[in-house]
Amino acid sequence: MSLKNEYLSSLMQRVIERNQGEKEFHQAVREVLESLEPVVEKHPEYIRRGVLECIIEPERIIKFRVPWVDDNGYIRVNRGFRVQFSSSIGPYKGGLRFHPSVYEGIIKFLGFEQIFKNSLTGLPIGGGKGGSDFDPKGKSDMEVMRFCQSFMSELAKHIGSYTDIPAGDIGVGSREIGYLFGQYKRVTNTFTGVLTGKSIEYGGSLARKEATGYGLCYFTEAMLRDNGNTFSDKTVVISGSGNVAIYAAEKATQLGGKVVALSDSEGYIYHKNGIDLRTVKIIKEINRQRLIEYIKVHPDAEYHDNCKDIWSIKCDIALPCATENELDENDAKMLIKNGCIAVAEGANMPSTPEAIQLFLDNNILFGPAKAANAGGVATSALEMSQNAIRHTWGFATVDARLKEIMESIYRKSSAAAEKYGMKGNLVAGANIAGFLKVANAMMEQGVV
Ligand code: NDP
Ligand code: 2IT
Repeated sequence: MSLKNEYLSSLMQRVIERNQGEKEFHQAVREVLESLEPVVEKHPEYIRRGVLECIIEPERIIKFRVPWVDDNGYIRVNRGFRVQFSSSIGPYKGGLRFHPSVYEGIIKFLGFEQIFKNSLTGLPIGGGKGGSDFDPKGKSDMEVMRFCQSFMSELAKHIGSYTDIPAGDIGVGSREIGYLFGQYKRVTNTFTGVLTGKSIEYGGSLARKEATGYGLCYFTEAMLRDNGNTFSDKTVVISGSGNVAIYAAEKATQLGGKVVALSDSEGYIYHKNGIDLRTVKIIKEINRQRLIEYIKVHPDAEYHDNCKDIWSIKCDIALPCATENELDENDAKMLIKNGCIAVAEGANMPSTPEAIQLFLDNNILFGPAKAANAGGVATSALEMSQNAIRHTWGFATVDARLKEIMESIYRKSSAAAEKYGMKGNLVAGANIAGFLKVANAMMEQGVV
């Protein structure tokens, strides 16, 4: 799909020229601009007031050196980033990603998406994202700790519980959040809710660990129900085997689905009778091992060493929960051919634009990341609330709130799609609903 609106098309050109080589960022911006065509035609004030020009430009980008000492006494150097994209509706909020593929373009795409996602939650959080090209894989606990301490020594100057509140993402789980929090506390001498995804012992929220995966399934169930269906008795394929994938699998199973496959970056497991999540949690969460270990415990399962092929498994529901652009046109064709009825994105931007187009053209129910995976950040905002009032809520309270939020995101996205003449297109609906709240806040605060 190309941009028909002349202004949006020239804006896209500008984004490409001014952010050279950042293809993931271009992809994320293009999708939003495409969705906004009917909005700016109806509301030219967004163009007149420069709202779009502002929203595609981060308020601030922080880029820093992260030197740390490895177990052999050598100094290693990584790059750290924090993109503070938008504070129109609340303090910057978004995760930190530690993965060798991280560069400015990845953090910008993630930060940009976060603006609209956070807006959809209905909670007062702006958009931000950060990370490093540090690879936690194969590092000792002490190496990870020294890296996190060095990373936070710099980042601490730029964040705060009313300024910018990071959390986890790929490669950043409760271990990393713990080391980051410890260092923040030490260098600022404050105990505040400056990070979310903390362990329960020192201010974390119950249900935050489960929230992205559970939220994804609450969203998917709402989408299915609206179309006369449910998770019950459905075969489900989930890519990834990290935080999002594990808890998506748990909730999909609780809702009556049968999860038959999971993956990591090296391969996938297929277990016809249903994946045993207890084994997966031991392998991934406790032992930090590769997924191939699963077949040692369950010899009746299969392991295949190409993670991409996971989409060739016949399923009713597909939940990509690993990483960006992991599901392309060919994968989409395969899913459609095999009778898949719904796809919902747990990862950020996991489907390529061509794959999304195929899903929409073939009436596959499609839940885009910004809407479908917002449960994690929504629960982070609930963690911030609990920290602010120095109180903790029970698991059932947080989980119930999460479910309400996800159902409301579904309704908002669906209603916006219909209002702007694209009924059923939740990609457009989520982008539009997310945008309008931020855009109006920007105008009221005097954008230009
Ligand atoms: P984890 O680090 O816990 O797990 C990531 C999983 O994805 C692992 O199984 C990993 O495999 C796989 N993976 C990562 N990179 C690649 C790659 N390049 N190719 C193939 N597989 C890959 O991260 P999360 O579960 O937290 O995050 C997964 C996705 O969900 C990301 O897109 C993230 O941005 C998104 N997300 C996360 C939220 C959260 O709260 N954590 C909230 C909303 C979205 P391996 O171990 O082999 O690297
Ligand atoms: O992509 C995301 O929404 C996250 N990684 C969670 C961010 C957060 O602040 O909880």
